[in-house]
Amino acid sequence: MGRGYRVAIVGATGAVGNVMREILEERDFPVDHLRLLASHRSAGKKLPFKGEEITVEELKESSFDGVDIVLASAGSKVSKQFAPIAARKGCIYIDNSSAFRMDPEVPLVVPEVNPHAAFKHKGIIANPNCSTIQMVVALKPLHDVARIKRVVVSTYQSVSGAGWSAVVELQEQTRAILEGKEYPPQVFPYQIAFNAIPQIPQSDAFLPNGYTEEEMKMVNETRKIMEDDSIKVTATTVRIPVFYAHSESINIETERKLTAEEARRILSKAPGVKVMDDPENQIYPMPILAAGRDEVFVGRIREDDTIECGLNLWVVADNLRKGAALNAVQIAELLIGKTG
Ligand code: 25A
Ligand code: L14
Repeated sequence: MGRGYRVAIVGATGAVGNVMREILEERDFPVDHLRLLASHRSAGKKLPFKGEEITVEELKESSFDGVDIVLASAGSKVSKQFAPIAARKGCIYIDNSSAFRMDPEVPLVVPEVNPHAAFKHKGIIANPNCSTIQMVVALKPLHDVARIKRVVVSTYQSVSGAGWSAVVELQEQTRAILEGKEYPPQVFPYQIAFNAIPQIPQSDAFLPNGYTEEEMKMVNETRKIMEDDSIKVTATTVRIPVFYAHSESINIETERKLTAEEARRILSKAPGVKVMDDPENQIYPMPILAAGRDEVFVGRIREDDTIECGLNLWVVADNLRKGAALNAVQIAELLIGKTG
């Protein structure tokens, strides 16, 4: 075995952090030493890694001493405070929060789309928003062939995007309601069980333009990752009572005409994409199929005949994996030159 890397996970006890640990093990990332970091609330807790138990430590400035790669998902506040410290200590800090995504000094990377950008880092690399990642993985191959001018997207997002407490809220609230009991919302602004809420993140106010932060992330991050400011994107992001995997209804307008057949052919060869599109046999992507999987699933590919060059797609991916933890580990793999 060659030299391994000293890796730290910041937010190791969270919805994304747990999956980061599992994916490092699954993909046999060359880890010499793994450090699990979270808030003082979780310090002392033990989590499994490669047949061993690792004790979670409280995140401190000294946590990064001797660490090569940091995978972080503990929110923007934590990253704003700790990413610059880690970078100064010589770590590469791959950050899943929104803190640095639009910083011109910080690469925003999806390995299937803009791998070259990763190498221009100054110690911090941003992992994009989950809804953006799965959309650009599906759109980039079409953009390369036909140039996308405009995107209209509506999302159907699972509760795990809002962290572990949101998963618990959907579970417990569903049970309570079916038993005729009350379960007042805590994480979400309204009841999420048996409902759909067009406000993500639930904690942020609407912006002056009437959009949410999540919607504007899809607009701005897409342009940065695709390296094309001329792409027009408009989004409506909605939380639905699903545990894992986000779905997206995407309408695109291209410069050059793409038939549904052509789009299907391009996407079936695209990295990280799995076409699941057989209407005769009622085959199409769904969250229950994508949960726990690594691919971005694309189906319901059809021409939009209300315009000259339009296509409709239905895109589903596991938000904790490709939307967060897997993409972060893939960025680390890219940097160390690991393939396969
Ligand atoms: O600001 P942002 O970018 O919008 O992000 C806000 C939050 O959204 C989640 C994540 O919440 C983040 O904090 N998030 C961000 N990007 C996401 C994405 N792409 C995303 N979720 C999904 N997809 P989270 O709850 O998943 O993770 C929070 C982690 O951060 C740790 N943390 C918080 N404050 C910290 C800190 N670490 C260091 N210093 C601080 N000041 C937090 O650790 C957690 O790891 P913790 O010790 O506070 O853990 C809380 C307790 O939660 C329970 N728990 C969490 N996950 C699980 C769980 N229990 C069982 N199974 C789980 N999977 C435990 O009881 C744990 O002790
Ligand atoms: O920007 O609540 O990475 O589903 C990811 C999870 C934004 C909120 C991000 C959610 C967050 C989103």
